[in-house]
Amino acid sequence: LPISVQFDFATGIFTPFIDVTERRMSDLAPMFYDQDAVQSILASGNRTIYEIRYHPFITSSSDMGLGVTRIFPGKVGDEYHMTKGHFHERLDQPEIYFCVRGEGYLLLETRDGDFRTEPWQPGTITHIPPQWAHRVVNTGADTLVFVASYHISAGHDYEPILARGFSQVVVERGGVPQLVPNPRRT
Ligand code: PAN
Ligand code: ZN
Repeated sequence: LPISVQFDFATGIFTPFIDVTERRMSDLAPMFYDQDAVQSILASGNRTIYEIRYHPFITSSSDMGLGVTRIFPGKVGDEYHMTKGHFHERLDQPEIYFCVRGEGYLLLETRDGDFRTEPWQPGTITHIPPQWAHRVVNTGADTLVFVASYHISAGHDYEPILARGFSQVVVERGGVPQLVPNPRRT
C-alpha cells in the first residue's frame, strides 16, 4: 500500500520514522584533519554532529529508502561539521540528495580521484551518480537539512573515506568557507 510521512520544514523532522541514528564527535573523530581539536572537544563532551531519520519503505526486496539528515552547525578546529561520507557498496547505485534548509557543500569523489563540489542552498537537488563517494558539509550558522532517496540494497562503504578522506576539506579562513587540499593526503 502507498505510504506517506509528514515532513516539518521548521524542524527538519518527518514522522513517523522507523529509525534515528546519532553521529557524535567520537564516531567522526578520524574524519577531521585537526586531531588536537578533536581531542579537546572530546575532553569536554561528545557532542552530536548530525542525526539521520530513516524510513526504509520495505514493500519488496527491491525498494527505496528515505533518509533525512540534520547536520548541526559548528566546526572542529577550522573544519566545518560534515557527514562521514561513503561509497555505495553496490556499483550500480545512485542517490538523490535534496537540500531543504541551511547552506554548505556536497563533496563528490570517484575512486580514481575525480573530485567535484556542489554548492548547496535550500532547493538544490543533486543526483549522485553510481561510484561517486558523497559527503555533505554545513558551512552555515543554521542546521543543514537534506533529504536522501536511495535503493535499500545500495549499502555503505566508509572504509576509503576513513583511510584517506576526500581530496579537499571545507574550512573557515578569514571568516568565510574555503575549499583547501586535504592535509591528511599531503
Ligand atoms: C544518506 C547518508 C546520511 C548520513 O542517507 O547515509 O546522510 O551520512 P553518512 O552515511 O555518510 O554518515 C545516504 O547517503 N545514504 O546512502
Ligand atoms: Zn549514500
